[in-house]
Amino acid sequence: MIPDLFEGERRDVPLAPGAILLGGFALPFEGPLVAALGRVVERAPFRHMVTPGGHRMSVAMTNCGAAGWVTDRTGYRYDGHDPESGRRWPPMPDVFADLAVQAAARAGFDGFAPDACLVNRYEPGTRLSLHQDKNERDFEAPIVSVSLGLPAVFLFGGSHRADTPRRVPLAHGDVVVWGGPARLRYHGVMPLEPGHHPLTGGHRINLTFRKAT
Ligand code: MD3
Ligand code: FE
Repeated sequence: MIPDLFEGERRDVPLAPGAILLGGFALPFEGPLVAALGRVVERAPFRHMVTPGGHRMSVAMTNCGAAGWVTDRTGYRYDGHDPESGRRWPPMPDVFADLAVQAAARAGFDGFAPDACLVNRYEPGTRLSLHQDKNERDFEAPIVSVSLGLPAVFLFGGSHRADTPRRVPLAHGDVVVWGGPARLRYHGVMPLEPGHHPLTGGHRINLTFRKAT
């Protein structure tokens, strides 16, 4: 028998009804993915947005696609324009959309048509507190999340903020699809531990693909 050298990196792990971890699913895309990300960030640099409560987010963010998630003192919303430049967000690169559509299909969501990709950049100490993603118009569509660079511990909670979250380690190349009954569950990310990754240096990057409008 031929041993599968990639066993342990390419695995499908159901996390909950509607949520599945596709371990290493993004690895075959990583070169073009990172190159395309560089072009997005040239046009729409990472920035620290401010929450409606006036707090500067520790996660640096940008977007690509027809709609981008933004927050400022007036609230959270999707907007077709980058408020920093006044220009449209960069178009979603084909390699981004291809990866997201293929991952969604593997998880049972055929026909996923993301119009927004939020890009989060974590540095050591950066965290994302427990929240729900509910600014999208349509909760029937899943969210596809792609992790690149340094590993992180993801917090997967329940339908109530007080539900004790489960810790899910996420590594470079992992993809998670969240849909159906998992779509509105609380989630967050533990503070990033310092480290070095050959493709992202001292950062973790997360892409979340959404059907926003
Ligand atoms: C579970 N990002 O951008 S992605 C976000 O790693 C966000 O940067 C995290 O949460 C990150 O909003 C986690 C995983 C994720 C995304 C959406 C979900 C998990 C989810 C929606 C429902 C349940
Ligand atoms: Fe989220």
